[in-house]
Amino acid sequence: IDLAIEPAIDTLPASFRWGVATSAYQIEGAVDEDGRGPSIWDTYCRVPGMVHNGDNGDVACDHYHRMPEDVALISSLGVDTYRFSVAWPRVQPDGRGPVNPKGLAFYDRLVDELLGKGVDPWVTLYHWDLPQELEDAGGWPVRDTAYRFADYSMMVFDALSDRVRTWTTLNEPWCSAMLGYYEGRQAPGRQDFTAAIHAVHHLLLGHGLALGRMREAATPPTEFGITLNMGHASPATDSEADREAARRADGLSRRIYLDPLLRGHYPEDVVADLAKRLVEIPVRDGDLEIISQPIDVLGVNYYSSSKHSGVAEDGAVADEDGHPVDRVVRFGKPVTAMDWEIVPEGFTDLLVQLSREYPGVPMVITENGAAFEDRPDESGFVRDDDRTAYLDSHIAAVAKARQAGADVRGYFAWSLMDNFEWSYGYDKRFGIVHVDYETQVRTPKRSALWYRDVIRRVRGS
Ligand code: GBH
Repeated sequence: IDLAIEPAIDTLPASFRWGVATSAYQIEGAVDEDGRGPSIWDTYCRVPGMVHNGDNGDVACDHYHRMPEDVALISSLGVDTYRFSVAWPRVQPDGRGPVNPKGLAFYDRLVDELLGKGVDPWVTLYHWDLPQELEDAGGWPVRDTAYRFADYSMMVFDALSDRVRTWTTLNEPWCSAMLGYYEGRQAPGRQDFTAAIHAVHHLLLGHGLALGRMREAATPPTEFGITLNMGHASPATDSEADREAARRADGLSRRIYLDPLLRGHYPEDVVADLAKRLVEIPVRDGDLEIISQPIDVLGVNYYSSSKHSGVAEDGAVADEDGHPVDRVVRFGKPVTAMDWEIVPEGFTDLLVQLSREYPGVPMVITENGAAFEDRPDESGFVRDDDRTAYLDSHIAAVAKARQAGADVRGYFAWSLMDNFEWSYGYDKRFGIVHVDYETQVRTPKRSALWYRDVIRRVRGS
């Protein structure tokens, strides 16, 4: 295929790590098989009005039954790494108690299949599918969940660490905490700000407890990390109010995770903002030491960036509850099918900012990609020039950040294939491979062919 690429991409090193990513609930299906227990997503999908079209992950891409075929597909794309998540409710159906050997065996087979095809497995231990029983006991706002996560993590680690080199504890704790417990736009669908802030701390504590135990049991060259979703938050104007709004948004979405992880304390301005809302982070003695153990890699998921204003359209600086206004202001750029603005410069800015504020931490882009309205032709082929252009400009943005000093070591496209896009159901397609949900036929889109060629070219092979 015609390989027009942004020139910056050619500056990436041959050793750069290339991958595709998925998550368990979004692709596996088979929710009642081999002793899997229910997760908060099984429950949430059944609450009327929560998921577009009443969709759910019962079948999804049927990956649980088509895994060998999917691994062959992954290998055909020429990537060196596959990032997938392990479903906690498969491995430990109630979130506590004994391991479910049949559930764990699926990931054992997956890892062997990948290695057999020369693809490196990258495990994410938690991508949002909390066992329902733990939610019934209070979920992430409750401290005990952090200890349960560490126990579960060790079950997976014991089974796979002889073959899996890279481990991510959590995917996007911001989404788990804020979308799950405050905005209610994701499972479990609660709307309680205090609960969400408690969830932030217990997610981080769970990360640290799991990391400590895995590290102790690990032999080199095992690497550990966490993945955060981030954008570059900037003020809409240079006014004090807008700069403050950007600071608050950045604090609550990015620094409230990065500071405890990489500096060993919560950011003072965020703690002060929370105190004004009468919310305290439930830190106990010793927690921050656990949370701030060194990581080997920071996973960065990037989709978009945002501009912030502290002044509402009507001129107000506080909302009905007296909280300061944070209004997201559009750049006026083209958007994806998610209505997210396409801001590759923000990606470069974010990575450079991270490398300056938190030096010495290697980064890997664990997700980046876009949903567009795909129109397959008669043969099922999708000529997704829009998605290809998105990947091109964003991979180039990574290369530019590297040139500016950011230590980025790899890039994973989100996603391997179209899948269950959470509250958007199957309506939004992020895959570089098209999935026909009636036949489960997978067809690489133009973006997949383009991606394969980019990898070949950068590798020089
Ligand atoms: C990821 O979440 C998930 O890890 C993955 O499972 C999911 O399928 C994928 O992304 C696609 O959604 O309002 O323009 O500022 C990403 C979640 C996306 C949340 C961007 C914040 C802000 C966009 N984030 N979003 S914007």
